[in-house]
Amino acid sequence: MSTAQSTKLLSPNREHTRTGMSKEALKQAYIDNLFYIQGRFREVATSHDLYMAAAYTVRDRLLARWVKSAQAFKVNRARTVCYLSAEFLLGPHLANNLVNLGITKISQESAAELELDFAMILEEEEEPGLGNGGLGRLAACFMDSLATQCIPAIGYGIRYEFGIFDQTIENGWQVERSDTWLRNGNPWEIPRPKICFPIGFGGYTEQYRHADGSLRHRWLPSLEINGVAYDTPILGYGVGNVNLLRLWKAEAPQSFDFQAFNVGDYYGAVHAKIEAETISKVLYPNDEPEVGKELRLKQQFFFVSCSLQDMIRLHLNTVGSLDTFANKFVAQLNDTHPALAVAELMRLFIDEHGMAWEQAWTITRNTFCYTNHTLLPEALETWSVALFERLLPRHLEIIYLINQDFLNQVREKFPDDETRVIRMSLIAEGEQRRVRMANLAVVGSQAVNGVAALHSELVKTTLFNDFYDLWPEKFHNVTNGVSPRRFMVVSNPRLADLISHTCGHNDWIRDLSLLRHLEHHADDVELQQRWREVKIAAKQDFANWLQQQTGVVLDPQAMFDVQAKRLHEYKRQHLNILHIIRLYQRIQQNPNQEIVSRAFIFGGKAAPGYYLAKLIIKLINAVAEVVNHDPLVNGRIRVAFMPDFNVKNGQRLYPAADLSEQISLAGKEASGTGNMKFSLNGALTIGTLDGANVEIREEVGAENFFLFGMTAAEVTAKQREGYRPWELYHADPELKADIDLINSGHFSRGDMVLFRPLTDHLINHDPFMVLADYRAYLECQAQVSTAWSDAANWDRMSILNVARMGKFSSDRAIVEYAKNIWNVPPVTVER
Ligand code: Z57
Repeated sequence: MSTAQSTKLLSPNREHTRTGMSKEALKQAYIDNLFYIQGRFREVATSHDLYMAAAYTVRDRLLARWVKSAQAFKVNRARTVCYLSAEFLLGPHLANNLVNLGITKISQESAAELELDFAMILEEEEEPGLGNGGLGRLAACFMDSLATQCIPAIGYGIRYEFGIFDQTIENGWQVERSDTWLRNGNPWEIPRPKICFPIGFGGYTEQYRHADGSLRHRWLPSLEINGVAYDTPILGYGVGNVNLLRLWKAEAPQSFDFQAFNVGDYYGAVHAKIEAETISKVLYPNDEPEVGKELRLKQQFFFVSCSLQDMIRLHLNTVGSLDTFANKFVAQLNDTHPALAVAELMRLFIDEHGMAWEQAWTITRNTFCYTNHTLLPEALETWSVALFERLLPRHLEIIYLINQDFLNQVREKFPDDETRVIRMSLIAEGEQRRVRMANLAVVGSQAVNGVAALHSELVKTTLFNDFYDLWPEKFHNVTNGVSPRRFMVVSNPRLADLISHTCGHNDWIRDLSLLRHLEHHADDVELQQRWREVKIAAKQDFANWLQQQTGVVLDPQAMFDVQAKRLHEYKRQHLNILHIIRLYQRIQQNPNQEIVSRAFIFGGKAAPGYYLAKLIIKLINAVAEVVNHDPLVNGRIRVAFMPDFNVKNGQRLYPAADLSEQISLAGKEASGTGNMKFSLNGALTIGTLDGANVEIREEVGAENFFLFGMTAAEVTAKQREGYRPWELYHADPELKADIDLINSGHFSRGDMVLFRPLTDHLINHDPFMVLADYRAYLECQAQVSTAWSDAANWDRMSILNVARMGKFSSDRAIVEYAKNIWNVPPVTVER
């Protein structure tokens, strides 16, 4: 851009450069921001400067709507949803906000006129990876849909300085690198240093006589730190509503300095400061809890207490009495990570605000709802009573009191059933007594829900069966959903355009059930053709990116067979590998056979301490190394592990998939949401009857879904009768040959022990029944290959599949929560 042009843009005539949506206003604002915020002119700006100028230009437009929303909610005294979550896996903001503002196209044009590389600017954003996987991403999709459905909401969580680690692959192994997402600043957040609450830890409790004459309890913590608010605006799609994501950062209070001054221990005081700030330093990188980690309990209490104190402050600001707290707020507990909120709200009401126990308990129960996300026993959080007592002595007292009342209620309804009482207690007795966070969450909530129909049934009949006997009306299902904005419009603009063109409108973006219209065109040869071109183009984009990342070359004509999700044994990435090894051996035995070309693509992070999951990554890469270079294979099958599967890279991948692998052992995957993202982008699913797969199959039709494997009931039956995987290993020669080939060192340069921990575990234990489903999986994959060979029919199935996936929008899920669980009406903010 010439200097003359920038001078013109800097002229005083700039209408609404902070809020204007015209091309001129956007261009002017961009140049202003580059100049006044980054301190740069075009010729010397780095790509990061160019990104920041774009981000601030968009942010200004969000803030205008945000202030208006805040005013509207205040005037209306709007009932507000508080979504309490230890994780928000947001993904990049810029492209999503452009879509929600409706200015993607005009921004592209503005960029072109300013001679800026639009795609490069979007690439520049470092995503906030403040979550591990499905649970954190669900919270982010829900924030998008809450705003889009005009429901006043605050997301409360932790502003981790380091989010989920960056994954690289070295010599086939996962290597973790710390995620320094804040390194270059974060234009999307606004620090609120004045919104700051003290958070106590440790110390003791005592009774005292309050000024009003009553006998009260108080907690005298031995340590107090501060939680400071950082706010991010969350705009809905095509609406004026902006909600608030408020994340807490831990800071040492000023008093730490005075202590140093008094005792002359300057170094000690600085150390104490650092210690205090570790609370919000880093996200725990497991998709299930790490037992007994004190810092994790501190994180949970930290963000819960900050959030509840904030809610009380907001309520007292407008109403002046806490009696109506549960009318103003409903708080959703995203898993048990924030379940301490039940005890903390009781403490705040009783100890800090002098409320009577009975009233406090009624309001508390009316405030909370709890979502369960797993049935895996190892993923159910408990904390040792000893740790609890040391860190949160007053909360332990309160939990004991809640438990007393609760267990009396159980005894009343089920007399002479002490084993039931023991099962339901908030405290697990035994060598080491432990607090059961899930039981606390159920007892302290008015509603409990699972995340898919099958999962919610199992919650009622297995995990919380005793609670279901006591309170059947408390239990609900809300099947998960994903945001059509991020996972269709932002990530797959070609497909979005084709859908809009075919439907004659783009209303489907806010009402995904309208995708049904595509059904009428599934047999239209011209649409099939264009559908295919869109898919091939996405595959080519992905292949280019992958080649640049890994050197692996993929042929966009091959079937892209994809499994991308956290590495976990229950998700059975190793079942997928056994299929690849089987194809490989068939080629070795009969090199000239006709086979369908497939590119197997894996992505996903393993928890750093999960040895077997890391070994599975190594195995994938080891098989890739051999298969990709085998002259007999000759490129007909390719295996690739895409490094660092996160939201940003997921957005590249979903549009490129032909086949989506959803092959968890039935009864183990609560819902899954990747299954929805792939399917909405036209991939067909090969899957078990697990989680939301069941409902996806129901919606798209059994004839458009590749089903295999045991049902959850069959899994339970088999476990009951005694599962003996070694018998399967010896009975099936192909299965044996596949496992033996791994053990022969064929994929590990002769190393015959490298993968033994994995293969021995499969043969002798196989807790997720890989061997039991192996044969059915191979047969189902053969059907997939047959179906692929009829390209037109595959396209037709793909179109039907998308047409019938409307249910899996997070908008639908949020509307169900709002109506059936939260009882919260929308408040529309003018645009
Ligand atoms: C997590 O990502 C999920 C469950 C958990 O208990 C934890 Br901890 C983390 C996942 C489930 O595994 C998925 O099946 C589900 O789709 C997702 O949560 C969202 O509900």
